[in-house]
Amino acid sequence: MPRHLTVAAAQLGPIARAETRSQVVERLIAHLREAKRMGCDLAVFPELALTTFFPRWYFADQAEIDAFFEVEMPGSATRPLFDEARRLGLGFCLGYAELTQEEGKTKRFNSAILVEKSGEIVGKYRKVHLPGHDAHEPWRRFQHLEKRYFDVGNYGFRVFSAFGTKIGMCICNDRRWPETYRSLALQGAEMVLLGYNTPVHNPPAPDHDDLALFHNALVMQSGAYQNGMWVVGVAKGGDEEGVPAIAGSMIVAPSGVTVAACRSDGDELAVARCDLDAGASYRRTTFNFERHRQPWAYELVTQRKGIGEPVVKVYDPPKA
Ligand code: CDT
Repeated sequence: MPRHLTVAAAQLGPIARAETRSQVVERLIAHLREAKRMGCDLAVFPELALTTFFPRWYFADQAEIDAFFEVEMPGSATRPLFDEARRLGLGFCLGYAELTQEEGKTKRFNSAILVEKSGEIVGKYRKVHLPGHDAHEPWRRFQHLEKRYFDVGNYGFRVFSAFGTKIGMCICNDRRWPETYRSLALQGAEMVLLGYNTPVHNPPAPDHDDLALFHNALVMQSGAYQNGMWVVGVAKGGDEEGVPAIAGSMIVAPSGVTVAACRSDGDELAVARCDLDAGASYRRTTFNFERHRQPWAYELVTQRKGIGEPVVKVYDPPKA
């Protein structure tokens, strides 16, 4: 019995700092309606999709920072999105800044939720790889203060049974790390959903700027191929408050081939009908984890005292 999921990469153009949550939610709802017209089951929105990308500014006042965070999901501004999704019978994945109390402490995460067609939240992920810096660096034309404003995600990489498949989530910088995809693939994920905000210019490494779109495609396509999974990568692109960000949203098949992509850097959908069994032949052959992976060899590396130290112990690989 063939299994398919029709997915929209629901790219957003810039969100101005003055734009309200309700105005943004209207844009997300327009995407949901268009995705439904195009026969989709699931729409994937970018990272921090409800506000401008606030880590680009240094704020000394915690109240000013917290104004970008959601304390409940859905809250009053986001409830119409859930209501419309339920009415349409369309699921979505949404990135947002999450403020929560855990073990008596205030925590702030860069999070994403997976919402089923019923409007029920069925999965949550909190970003693990936080890029940028934690102190104000006035020499930069703009900041990237994720390390200051967010805690490292405390869920690790999890896979959720939803939409008739197994779905994993990660967020932006996570997509550059092979461990992200592999952790999800080892748990049986058939599809990975991810949103991103990637400035074209990275102040500490301007020599990478011309390669930003290439690296974006490179990591998602290799993540898909090396793990036999679908990867849906969705940007908030365009010039946001004077900082240009890459667009390049795409849906990548387990072959590593990009089957749908956005052409603009504004609000746009890229849609693909994804065969959920397309990864099976990769996982049965070239990337048959049970048969070919050698975890003992990778474990040797993690036993080093520090990065760059040679492995001194020689192991006899376990007999198959
Ligand atoms: N949002 C996010 O994670 N962006 C990073 C840019 C890092 S540059 C300091 C990314 O990897 O795309």
